[in-house]
Amino acid sequence: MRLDVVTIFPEYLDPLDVSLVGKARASGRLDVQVHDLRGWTHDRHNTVDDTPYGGGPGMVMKTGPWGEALDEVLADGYETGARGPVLVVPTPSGRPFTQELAVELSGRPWLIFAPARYEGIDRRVVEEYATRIPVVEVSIGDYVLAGGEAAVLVITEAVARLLPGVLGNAESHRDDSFAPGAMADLLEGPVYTKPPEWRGRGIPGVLLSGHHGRIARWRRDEAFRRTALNRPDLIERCDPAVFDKKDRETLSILGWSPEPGGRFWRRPDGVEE
Ligand code: 6GU
Repeated sequence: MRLDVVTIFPEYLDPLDVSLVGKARASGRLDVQVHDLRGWTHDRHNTVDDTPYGGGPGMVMKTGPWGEALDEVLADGYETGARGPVLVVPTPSGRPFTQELAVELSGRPWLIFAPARYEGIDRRVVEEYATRIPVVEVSIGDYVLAGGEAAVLVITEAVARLLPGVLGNAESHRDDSFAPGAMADLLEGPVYTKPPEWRGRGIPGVLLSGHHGRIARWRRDEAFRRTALNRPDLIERCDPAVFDKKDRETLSILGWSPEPGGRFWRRPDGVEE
């Protein structure tokens, strides 16, 4: 996969040399090129922003440098269709970044990231490139960052670990929390390793039992518990057909009840754990 990032802070992307993404680059599975947007300015101050039409606070990134930068990146290996690039524009007003979108992007051969600083990029830039290639505006969560570079790091790591050969074990992301078809979209439960006792704390006995059926059951119950506590929205949107008898018991203990349609809702008097 090829990744281009156009930014006014190239050094912000230095972490792409480290860890999983760094190894994917070193092994040739990922070709990352970071470009300095100011390289496409022509004035003494390398200006990339200007005041917003209509007034208001902050600055807006100018069309000129972005247009020249994206034209040049695109011209270097331009293809259309499934082999062509996708322009990814990180913005808090974009489509939520999910595992589903990560899987979608991991199937494309070439991503071009356009992270903005200031109040964003002049709208005409997105409109112009959307006539040529797929453009996806992406938000990584309901909070506001000072710029899109951290989002590029997040999206790149989520996508890179899905590429063939990047994770050591092909099974490793089969039961990721949020992987399509994962244990009914539950969060993963707790994990333990040696030593068997640490500062007086032991390991849940079932994990030492060697009884695979009971271990799977325990893991599922723990996943339910954690999901019900931290992400009740995931339980509420679950198709109740995926819950077995023991799941229903666990949910009931945690304060959830089935409504007539079958979906589960948290009882107002629910037991806190
Ligand atoms: Cl992608 N960019 C910025 N600036 N803030 C964000 C974001 C992106 N996603 C959530 N907040």
